This record gives sequence, structure tokens and C-alpha cells, in this order.
Amino acid sequence: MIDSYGETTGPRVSLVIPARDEAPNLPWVLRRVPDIVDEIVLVDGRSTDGTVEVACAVRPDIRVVHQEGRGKGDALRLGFEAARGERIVMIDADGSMSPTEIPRFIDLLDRGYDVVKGSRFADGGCSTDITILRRAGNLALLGLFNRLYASGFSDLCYGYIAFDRSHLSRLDMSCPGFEVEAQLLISAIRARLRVTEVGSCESPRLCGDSNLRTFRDGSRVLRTVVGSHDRGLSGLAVQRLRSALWGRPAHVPGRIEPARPVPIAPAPVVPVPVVAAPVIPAPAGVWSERSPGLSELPQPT
Ligand SMILES: Nc1nc2c(ncn2[C@@H]2O[C@H](COP(=O)(O)OP(=O)(O)OP(=O)(O)O)[C@@H](O)[C@H]2O)c(=O)[nH]1
Ligand SMILES: [Mg+2]
Repeated sequence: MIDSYGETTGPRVSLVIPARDEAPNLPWVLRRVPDIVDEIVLVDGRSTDGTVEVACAVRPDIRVVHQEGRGKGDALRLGFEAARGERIVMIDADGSMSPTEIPRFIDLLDRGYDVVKGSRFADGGCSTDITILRRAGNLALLGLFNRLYASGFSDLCYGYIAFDRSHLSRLDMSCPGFEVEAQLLISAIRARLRVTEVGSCESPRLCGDSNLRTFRDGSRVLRTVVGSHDRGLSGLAVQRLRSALWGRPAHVPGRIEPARPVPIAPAPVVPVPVVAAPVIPAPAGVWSERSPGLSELPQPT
């Protein structure tokens, strides 16, 4: 890419699209990608319906990543690693999300947010696809998520998300399946990234069968949301239970790990202090602790 000063720069916005047997839907999606997107990365999940051929015919400049493993989370992780843009946007390939909304996500990143997530239930959002069962499941998981992570989101299981590439190493995407969106958000909150929502409209997939199984994938999201909880007494209880059951605490975010879990030794349990230290209120917006400067330390006589 050549910038306005005639210098060669890398792509600014990368669009990552996981696709498994989405050949009939991809032309609709790819033809609506706005010019603001500099590169498209398609992660093909061993499709057998000509997905890659169709994508290359519609967008000869598309970059294709071939996925060896399985699952949307696994595909996204590969796509993010391959993406070269400063800004990364993820979108589904089935025509349920319109790429024409991408500029709204990028605009919020430009305004200083680190992660922008689409919400079907925020202002300007809608869904003509969600069933009563999925809406109830999403609402229940969202309520739990907001409570455990002290957040105030209006949607959880929706995969239209944009973020700044510089935060990639802090976003945890080690889960292989549809629970990856919840996992990404949990790690963003833990890393104290500025996350915001933007209204987004979801339509029914254009053609083909859903890869999502409501109960199987819903329970995986539930396990991710509860299993990653590590704050307060309930968090301590969850992590102790995890250690007792599987011999390891929740995945520690901060890096992208291989899809296959690496066995790690259980972390030592830090004892909770019996007597709480007196809390000294700090003025708002100022760190409550401060180390003395060298000049303030007692000087040797
Ligand atoms: N590469 C790859 N993509 C996948 C895999 N599983 C799902 N996807 C893609 O992930 C996106 C979301 O999957 P969907 O099947 O649409 O799931 P959903 O949006 O929850 O359900 P519906 O829209 O109701 O079908 C689609 O673009 C799929 O093609 C996979 O194992 N590998
Ligand atoms: Mg879909």
C-alpha cells in the first residue's frame, strides 16, 4: 500500500472471515466489503463446497489461510496471526453480518477505544435471526457475565468485533469453539482495555446449515464464563474447584496459546489474609500507593 506521502505502508485494516462451507454466501459478503478494508483474510475450515474457489473468484486479492484444526475460535486465532493490519475486524461468512457496518467500528477505534464489539441489542442494533431459545440463552449468559466481570454489556454471543492489533497479545483466544467471543471479552476486561459496543444488525444466514449447536455451544460459553472467574470469594472457590478437578487454574490470558492445552502445574494457592488491612481512601483518579523517592528516604548519618 502507498500512503499519501508516497511511502510504502502495511495494510491499515484487516478483515478476518472464518468460513466453513460458505460458498453460496461469500459473494454477498465480499462484494459489500468497504474500501476502508485493506486486506481480507479468509480462514477456511476444510470446506468441501468450493468456498476457497468462490472467494478467490470474487476477490482475487483475498489471502486464504487453511485451517488444520476445527472450530470458529481456532479459525479466528489463525486469522488474527496472519492479519497484518493495525486494526483487525472479525465477521461471519454466512451473510448474517453486513460488512457495510465496518466503518462504524473503525471510527470508534479511531476515537480511542481498544475493542469495539457489535451488539444486536444496543441502540441501532437489531436481529431478525435470533430465536426465542437463543435469545433467552444469550440473556442468561450475558447476565452472569456482567455480574462476574462487573461489566454492562447488552450482548454476548455475537461475533462482530474489531480491535487494535497492538492488543492482540493480551486477547486470549485459546478456546477452539464459539465460546471464543466470551473469552476474548474476558481477557480484554482483565487487561483493562477500553471496550465499547456499537449497534449492529444481524440477519438470518443466507444459505446452508448453522455450525452452532445451541445447547452444546451454550454450555461451552457457560463453562468459559464461570471457569475464568477468579475475583472475590466466589472466584477463589471456582479456581480451587478447577484445580481440584483438572489440576490447573483458569487459563491465564496475555498471550495466544496453541489450540492444544499445554499441561501446567497448579499454581500455589495464595492464602487470604485473616485481618484486613485498614483502607486509606485515595483521592479519585490518583494511585493509592506511592513509593518514597530517594530524597525522602532516611539518609545515613
Ligand atoms: N474456518 C472455520 N469457520 C467456521 C467453523 N465453524 C464455524 N465457522 C464459521 O464461523 C461463522 C459463524 O458460524 P455459524 O454457523 O454461522 O454460527 P452462528 O452464526 O452462531 O449460527 P447461524 O448464523 O444461526 O448459522 C461462519 O462464518 C462459519 O462459516 C470452523 O470450524 N472453521
Ligand atoms: Mg451465522
